[in-house]
Amino acid sequence: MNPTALITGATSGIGKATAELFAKNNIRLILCGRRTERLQQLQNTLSKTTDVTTLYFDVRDNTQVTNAINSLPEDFKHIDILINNAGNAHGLSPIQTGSLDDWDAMIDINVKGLLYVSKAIIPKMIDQNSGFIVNIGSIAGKEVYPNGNVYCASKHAVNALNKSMRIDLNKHNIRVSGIHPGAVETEFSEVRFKGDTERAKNVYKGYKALQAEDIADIIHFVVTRPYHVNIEDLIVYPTAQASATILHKND
Ligand code: NDP
Ligand code: 8X3
Repeated sequence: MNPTALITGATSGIGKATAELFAKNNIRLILCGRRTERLQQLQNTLSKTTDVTTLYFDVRDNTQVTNAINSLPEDFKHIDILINNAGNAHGLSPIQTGSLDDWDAMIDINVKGLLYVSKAIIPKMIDQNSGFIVNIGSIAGKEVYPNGNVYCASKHAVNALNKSMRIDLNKHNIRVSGIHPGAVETEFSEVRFKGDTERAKNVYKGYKALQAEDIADIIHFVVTRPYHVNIEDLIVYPTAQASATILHKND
């Protein structure tokens, strides 16, 4: 059978682009997210090309996560690839004025959510004595920038978990890779700025940002290396971006 990948955050941006590329390459898909209509639409489209099932859950809720993963149909229970992608930033404020709700959201989704999903799947991979986990971090997990505080902390945690997983799962033949993008033009900034579309668009103005498809292409490259090759860590910027704070804009 072709390999099966579970992708969290498949309803938009990097997760959706990865699902589309995986489908083209005959990878079977378990698409996850909270927006049911979008997942349903994507399933309808991609099931013309590959086998697709969907799981609706909020990564913050461990009961939802485990129930959803335990409910997978028999032919989707063997998961070869886990893409821990669901995540986002909420707000961009100095540490002294940050909102507790925003902090909770980022820690609960980006860190605890990633852990809950991993915890539900890793034992199955250990039983299989094989598996591949890709953790989507960020340059915010490699650097810290003004007002990025808690988002950066959450992505530093993802970076640490990526390295930890690689060490702990090494003897179980499970490959683990972290991918850390700079600015990618997705719904990310709309979420960060709570629906302020103008402010969100401005983040990507005056230069060519990375596109979700660029990251999908890299994820696909990473998971299709020969079995003895494990890319541990990969940082990718738009050409116009030299660091989280150095961005060459034209206007
Ligand atoms: P999008 O906002 O386009 O996508 C985020 C995805 O995460 C959506 O599919 C959303 O699905 C899912 N998600 C969010 N919250 C939850 C939740 N509580 N439970 C389940 N799913 C959730 O952003 P991106 O594609 O850009 O983001 C994907 C990953 O890439 C994130 O981890 C982000 O931190 C990271 N990243 C993004 C960068 C960028 O510049 N865009 C740069 C570096 C890293 P739904 O709402 O349907 O649940
Ligand atoms: C998203 C990239 O620079 O906005 O993780 O933190 S950044």
